[in-house]
Amino acid sequence: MSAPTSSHAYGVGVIALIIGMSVSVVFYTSFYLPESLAKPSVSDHILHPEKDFIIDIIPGAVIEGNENYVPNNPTVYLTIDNKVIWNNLDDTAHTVTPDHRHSDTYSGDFGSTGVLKPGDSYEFIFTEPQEVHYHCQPHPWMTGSIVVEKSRF
Ligand SMILES: [Cu+2]
Repeated sequence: MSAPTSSHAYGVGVIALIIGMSVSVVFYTSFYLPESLAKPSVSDHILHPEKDFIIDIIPGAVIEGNENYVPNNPTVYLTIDNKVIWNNLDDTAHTVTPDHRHSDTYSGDFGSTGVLKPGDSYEFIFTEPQEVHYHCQPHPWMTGSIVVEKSRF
């Protein structure tokens, strides 16, 4: 009676193996693969840089000739301060709108959606070297740019 028992156990083992492999294949193709294809893998140090970089839209920015986006043409560095936050400190609504459509491979399209009301902010994580020129939609004389470079260290 030992022969049927062991062949039965063998059969169960084979079935378990097949089920296990199918589950892995299904998981790989329906969960892992789409996830990894959807977004490029970006280092944690880039997604969580050492500090935020702040650009203030200063009070009075709406008036032509005044300073508006401060600092106006900064360079930020990946892993150091590539997470950039625009704060609207003015008492007028403004936007951060790219001069030409611009996107970051990981973070997608650059630019605030709608206006930033007084006190609102807009943040964007740059994940690759790039340069963006932007302006304020309602006040096109307000312009700024930002350069993103690899960290030197
Ligand atoms: Cu404006």
